[in-house]
Amino acid sequence: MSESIQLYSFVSFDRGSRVRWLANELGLSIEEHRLDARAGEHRGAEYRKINPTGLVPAIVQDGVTQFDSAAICLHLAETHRGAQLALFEGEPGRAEFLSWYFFAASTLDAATYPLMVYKMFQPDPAMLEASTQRLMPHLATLDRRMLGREWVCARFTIVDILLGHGLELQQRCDVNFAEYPALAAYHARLKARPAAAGLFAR
Ligand SMILES: N[C@@H](CCC(=O)N[C@@H](CS)C(=O)NCC(=O)O)C(=O)O
Repeated sequence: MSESIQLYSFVSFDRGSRVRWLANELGLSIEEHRLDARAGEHRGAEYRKINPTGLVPAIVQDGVTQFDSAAICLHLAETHRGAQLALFEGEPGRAEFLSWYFFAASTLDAATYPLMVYKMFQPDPAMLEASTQRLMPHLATLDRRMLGREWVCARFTIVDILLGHGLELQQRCDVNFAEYPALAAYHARLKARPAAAGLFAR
């Protein structure tokens, strides 16, 4: 049997929450290691032995160390294949799954990060508004995708977990989904999953 996942993060809503959400979906246990971001603990030599990039999240499990939330989620989904939380090699829809996964991990993530900066870390309403305007075409894309669909791919997958986290952050940064009803309904479905309950409140 595998040991608990040792998870290194700062707070409940950083990218570590993607790993927490997936662990809940998979019924895996987590031991939390909260780093002190203000003290720069993540940049120290000790933590860099776990994550050479000096960022969170990172995990250690059964002697294996891994960093980058999207890589961790893909690896966990692949090593718990029975839970069917990815579309796997050889399955129809695999190519499309990868496209949406990278959209969530790169395109949407990169467009969401400036909102966090200008809302929380260096508050600047004008820059927040400009960043929100740059995000909107991506939300329109996702809204079109979600018309008549429950999840982004043929079943609930780690794509939805990454997107659910992104939508949660955007809402914290005052993004209004009213123009995008299919997206708003998708966000509500994501938040209603038992594995997501209380996830961002801790
Ligand atoms: N692509 C990486 C991004 C990691 C990342 O930027 N993490 C943020 C917190 S969510 C961080 O560690 N920031 C600290 C810093 O920039 O010093 C992932 O998904 O894990």
